[in-house]
Amino acid sequence: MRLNGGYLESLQAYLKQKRQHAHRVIHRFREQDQAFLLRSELQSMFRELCAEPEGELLLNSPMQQMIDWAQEGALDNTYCYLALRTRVARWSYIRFQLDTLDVEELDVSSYLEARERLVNGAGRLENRHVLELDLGPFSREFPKLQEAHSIGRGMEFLNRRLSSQLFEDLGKGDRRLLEFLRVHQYREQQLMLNEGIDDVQGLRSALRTASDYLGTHSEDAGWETVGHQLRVLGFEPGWGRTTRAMLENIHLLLDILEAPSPGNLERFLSRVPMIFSIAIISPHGWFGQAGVLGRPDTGGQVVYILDQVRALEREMRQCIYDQGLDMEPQVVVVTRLIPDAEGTSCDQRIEAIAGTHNARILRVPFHADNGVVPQWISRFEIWPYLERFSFESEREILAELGGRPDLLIGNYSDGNLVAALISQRLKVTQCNIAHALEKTKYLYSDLYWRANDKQYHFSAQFTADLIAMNTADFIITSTYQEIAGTAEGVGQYEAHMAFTMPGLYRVVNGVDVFDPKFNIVSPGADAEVYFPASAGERRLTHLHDEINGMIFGREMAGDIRGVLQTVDKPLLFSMARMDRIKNLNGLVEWYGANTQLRALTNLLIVSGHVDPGLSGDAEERAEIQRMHRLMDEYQLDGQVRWLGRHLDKSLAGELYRVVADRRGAFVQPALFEAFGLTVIEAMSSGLPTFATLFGGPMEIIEDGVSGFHVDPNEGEHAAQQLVDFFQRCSNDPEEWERISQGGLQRVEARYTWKRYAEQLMTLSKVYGFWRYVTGLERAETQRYLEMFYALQFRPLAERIRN
Ligand code: UDP
Ligand code: LCN
Repeated sequence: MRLNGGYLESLQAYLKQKRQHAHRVIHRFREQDQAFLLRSELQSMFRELCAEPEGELLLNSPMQQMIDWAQEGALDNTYCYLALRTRVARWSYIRFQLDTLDVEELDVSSYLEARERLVNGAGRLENRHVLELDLGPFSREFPKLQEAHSIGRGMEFLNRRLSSQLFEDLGKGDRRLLEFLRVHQYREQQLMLNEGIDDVQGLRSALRTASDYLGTHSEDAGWETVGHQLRVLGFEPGWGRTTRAMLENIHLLLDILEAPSPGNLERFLSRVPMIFSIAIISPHGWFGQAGVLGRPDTGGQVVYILDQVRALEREMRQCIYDQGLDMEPQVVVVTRLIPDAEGTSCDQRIEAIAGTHNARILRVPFHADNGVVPQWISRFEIWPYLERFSFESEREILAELGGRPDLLIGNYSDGNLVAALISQRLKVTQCNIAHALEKTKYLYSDLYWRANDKQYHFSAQFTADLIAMNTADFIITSTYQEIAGTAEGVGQYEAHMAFTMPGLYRVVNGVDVFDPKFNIVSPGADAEVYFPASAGERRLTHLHDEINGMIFGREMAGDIRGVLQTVDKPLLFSMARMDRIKNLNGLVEWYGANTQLRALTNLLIVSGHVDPGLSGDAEERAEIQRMHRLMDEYQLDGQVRWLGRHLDKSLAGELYRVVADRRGAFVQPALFEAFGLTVIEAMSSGLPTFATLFGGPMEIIEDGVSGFHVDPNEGEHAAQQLVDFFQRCSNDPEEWERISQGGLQRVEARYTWKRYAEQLMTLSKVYGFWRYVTGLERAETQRYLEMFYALQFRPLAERIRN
């Protein structure tokens, strides 16, 4: 994108007039003797310069503007390169000649090529003959959002677009609507309209006649009373359970045919019976309902999907009922079957999902050449198994549902890839949920992919992500920042717009975050499990002895370290998988190093194992060992209780409340957290929450109102924030209550499964309609991605097997 508003000219003029100031800045960058500079490094060098004599002359200059925009920098012997994020998701690239300070704008390819040269070494042929992935040309014709604040509200945009298209193209647009209403069937049963209506004029007059006819009946009469006559007029079931509902929908459609508006189109489409069965794909991890949470790779995604299934089934049943139909909706969660199930249910092919009528987990094993793969495999290692898994799952889904699902939902990179493969073959609407995109979690995960590939295989994962993002009909995210970040930081999807993996391929247009396929639909916390400590009658008091033993027990039997010496202090509580990114060790270190915090509180950690010998995961083991070193170094055994346990939901729910009873706080110290279910669980329990400002919690919590943000890279400061909070609470008991209430109100307003399910069902219908009326097959994109899959993904995945 070109720099606009004459910025480049003003920078050039500044460089001429104030050359020595500009030179100091570039010189300072050069002095670091680093090929790549991060935003935080650029900013802190600039701040230092501003504080030096005459440094104030840099303030408010075009150089300052440049640093405000700069997300990353790179230096070779001749140039300094900067990537400027001039607005959310809008990027430009410039370079300075180091001696002359001549500045020019670069296109994205040249910028990425410069980075490749710095990694690969100059003069290498592979820098010049690079595979460039560019999905831009395929979607040039498609409508795009324009404003950054609209990102993530794709459905609203589509509805506006669709209704005006219907309006403009009267005759053509509403003909498509008529055809759309005629294709609805459930198994062999025709729904909505039959062959009796064959043009829009006929539809209008049938609607008017039906309206008059229904007006002569009681409002509560159903299809069994009025159906015979409606069928003669060209109608089929699906308009509503009662005459009242049928009339409402008939009038809504008449209004749309007269003058469509986004609101009435959305309302009408959300009532059309279109979704009866859903397949949700989530291959990796231990996917089960008990005894799996907290193990490596098995975290929020499992909680999310099980809650999602319950909420979706409820919503589907309600919709089907309201539409006057009587079929039972079907939901299957497809995951891998693990024969060595370690006492979990992961070796069972089918498992009914508790709290649902008909939803189930369907497990399909991974195959290798020598048969079924028996053991758990890390999510970073499963790529070679997925293609075959997609075929076998497809067959099992068809058998289980008795036909094609109406919607496929992928989860995480592996599930999204499998959903992409199946939906292409079955021609079913594909929805993606990333949960967490790995690319932004690890510094330079793309540039130095080779260094990490043996452990993480990001080359395969990022390739899978690009394919699945682009095949999806719609993508749902838990927050805005997941798509497009904040004014300061890059979003997870945004980070896939342009990047390079030197020596592999270069992405100049990987995904467009202005595409209306993006929608924010935030999850909730199960209200049956996570409710406030003050809800006395609902408390699971029978668990209190067990919980008190867990926290305050004097013995260290089991996988436990630390015995709390004083029991009357508030507890700081954290619970997470023992991943490096979760940074529980960071929290222990902040705590250990702050004597005031140690005097005011005890620390309770629920995570992983205490005995490293019990862990089968290398990263988890390394984190456990580090935690032991910190406990020794800071002599924390009397103030920290570390439970190497995986808690089941109900126990975890009551534990949050017991911590709240003692006027404690929850801390989520992750280096990055994509969303953070524990954050909304703690808030739903009325527990004041301090959570990382990198990722979802930044958006979930309003700092100082519904909790607090902490910077995991500024541990001392974070510890001080906690000290200040507990001191404020002891001076003013209302303070704890204020934050507790703020958290409760926030989750109630934004994070509920009911709202989630309503939104997701409406989205599925609107995108189904959009796909139908625009004839959107995206055939060209599909072909391009198939090639990318076969030529890039498959060999990368195969390499992991060998
Ligand atoms: N969890 C649990 N018991 C444990 C550890 C974690 O029930 O021993 C649950 C926790 O309550 C939350 C989920 O696992 O529901 C973790 O989700 P989150 O989004 O916080 O992080 P993730 O693990 O997905 O990265
Ligand atoms: C994965 C994560 O890393 C968490 O941040 C999310 O809360 C979880 O999935 C559920 O979406």
